[in-house]
Amino acid sequence: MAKSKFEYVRLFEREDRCLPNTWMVVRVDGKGFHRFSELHSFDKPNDSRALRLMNRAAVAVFREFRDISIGFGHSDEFSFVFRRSTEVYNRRSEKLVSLVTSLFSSAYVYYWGDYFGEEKLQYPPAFDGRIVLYPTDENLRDYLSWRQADVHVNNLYNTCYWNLVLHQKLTPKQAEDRLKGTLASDKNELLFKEFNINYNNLPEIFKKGTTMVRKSVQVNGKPMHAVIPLHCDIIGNKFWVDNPEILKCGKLPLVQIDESYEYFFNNINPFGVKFNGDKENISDVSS
Ligand SMILES: Nc1nc2c(ncn2[C@@H]2O[C@H](COP(=O)(O)OP(=O)(O)OP(=O)(O)O)[C@@H](O)[C@H]2O)c(=O)[nH]1
Ligand SMILES: [Mg+2]
Repeated sequence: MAKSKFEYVRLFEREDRCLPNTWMVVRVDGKGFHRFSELHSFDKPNDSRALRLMNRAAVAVFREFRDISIGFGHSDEFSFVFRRSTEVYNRRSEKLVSLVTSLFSSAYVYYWGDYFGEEKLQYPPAFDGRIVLYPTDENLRDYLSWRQADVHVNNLYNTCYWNLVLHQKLTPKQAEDRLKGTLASDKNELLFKEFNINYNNLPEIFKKGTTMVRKSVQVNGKPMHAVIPLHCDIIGNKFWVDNPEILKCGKLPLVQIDESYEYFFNNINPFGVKFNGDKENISDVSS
């Protein structure tokens, strides 16, 4: 086909392929969620509905991009780790960031009602996105550890802060002053002594965030691909020893169903699966 005289403008486009054989991490983060959470009456400091909605939106991204091997999210952010060998969209960073971010945002809106019921969305929320490359497994683990350590630091602070404001009626400034210069042990003690809260007993999702993994799950004797949100420690070695396929990008191991987890299956219908368990715990996302 003859080229138009305008064709040369293509030369202005830049090559944006990510380096081969590196872990590609796309992280999305809610824009202005400080205001968004206020406007939509999120529970303080943690809103379970909001966290579960974030996880649901992340599952939508996992379903679309099969080369994501692990994800991690908390608050208004979620990170998606693409296997180092992936050739998805020729590893084009702009394609990947824009697709992950827009799919995450639209899924967040699409599933809003499932988690927030009558609470209406007041305006269309937006998420920003970025991509960062990590050359070694150690770098990747340190990245994920960094995000999980952040959950703990923020959650401990926010739990103290909001208890001081909501239950001791301190002003935001007074609460900030009260917490200035305190160590983690001071905050644990404050929670225990003044609010009878044992930090260790708070829900794991608040303390550890959500680690999203894939497994092959044995259901009625048949293997089914599932995406599973976990709320466990990923800083220590145990998680990586128990789940070696994540870094090796190997075949998904076949695991037995554990009713204490939530499972998101790609397609539940062909197997005619019926669960007796709580629908909350075992979710079908085939729709
Ligand atoms: N009450 C409540 N607020 C939350 C919850 N999750 C997130 N947020 C709010 O969302 C904010 C997220 O932090 P940031 O991403 O740093 O702040 P942001 O307002 O989104 O600002 P930008 O990301 O820079 O646009 C927190 O500071 C909280 O104000 C929640 O479960 N409950
Ligand atoms: Mg934000």
